[in-house]
Amino acid sequence: MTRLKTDDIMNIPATIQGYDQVLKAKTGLSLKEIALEAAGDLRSDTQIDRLKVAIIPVTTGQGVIDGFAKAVQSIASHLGFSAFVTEFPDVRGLAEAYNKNSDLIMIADDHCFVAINLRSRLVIDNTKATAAGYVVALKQMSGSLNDKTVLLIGAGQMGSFAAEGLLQYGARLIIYDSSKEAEALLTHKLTDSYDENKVSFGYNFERALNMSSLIFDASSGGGFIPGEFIQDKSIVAAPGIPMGLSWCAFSKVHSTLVHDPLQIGVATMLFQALSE
Ligand code: 2YC
Repeated sequence: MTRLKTDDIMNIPATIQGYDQVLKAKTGLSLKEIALEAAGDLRSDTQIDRLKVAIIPVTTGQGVIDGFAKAVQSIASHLGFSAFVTEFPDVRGLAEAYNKNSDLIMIADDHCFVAINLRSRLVIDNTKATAAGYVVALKQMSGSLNDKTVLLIGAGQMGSFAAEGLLQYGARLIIYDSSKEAEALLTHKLTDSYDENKVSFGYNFERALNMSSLIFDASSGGGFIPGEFIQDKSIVAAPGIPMGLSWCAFSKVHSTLVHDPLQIGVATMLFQALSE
């Protein structure tokens, strides 16, 4: 999992409103609406503003990322939750979250970032939630994924979760990974539960990029998608950090590109943690 840097997230609190307006312009849905759709419907009587969310910094391993907890808190508050960062990290922070009767906690070490519903005991992982939120974003920008071909770049954990979501929306998948073994493994796993005509792999990168103008970039490498191969009207969902698009490719698709370091993932985690 790629570790965020302070520079990636320090502006989130100050820009979350503007970010949401741009997201709505691109997808037709607000951050909250995307996360709600990705999470499945909430109980109608859920009063979000009464729900207390504790964000607990963690100092293990590579330690705290300056600005991370504050960024997560600002996203939760933007969505209407009553969110706070605990005064202390680690165990004291966990104790504070419970002593303040929190409903949800959000906590991340170097390996795992989860939301935990302290009432239902539901545990939601960032990678799975992020994939679900970005699938909704791509579906929204494309109008519909039904019977559309989507190029999925990256056959790792994020790509695997995204593939399930894309297939559930009726998409046909072309799976590309620099590791042909990873492509084959994911394809084999998917064709256990989906029509094998819906999933193909084994193409070289240039050919794969030519086969679809809908791209889900679940890669964790940076800047390897060249501008000359990406189609002008491409629509791209890119949850990965750093983004796979080269600057040239980015300049071609930026108006139909959804990419952020935390927002969609955190929003979807919170609403998935509340779902039944
Ligand atoms: O500030 C803290 O509490 C740190 N322990 C947070 C470490 C987060 C490490 N993970 C990442 O940077 C990201 C996640 C947000 C999702 C994938 N990688």
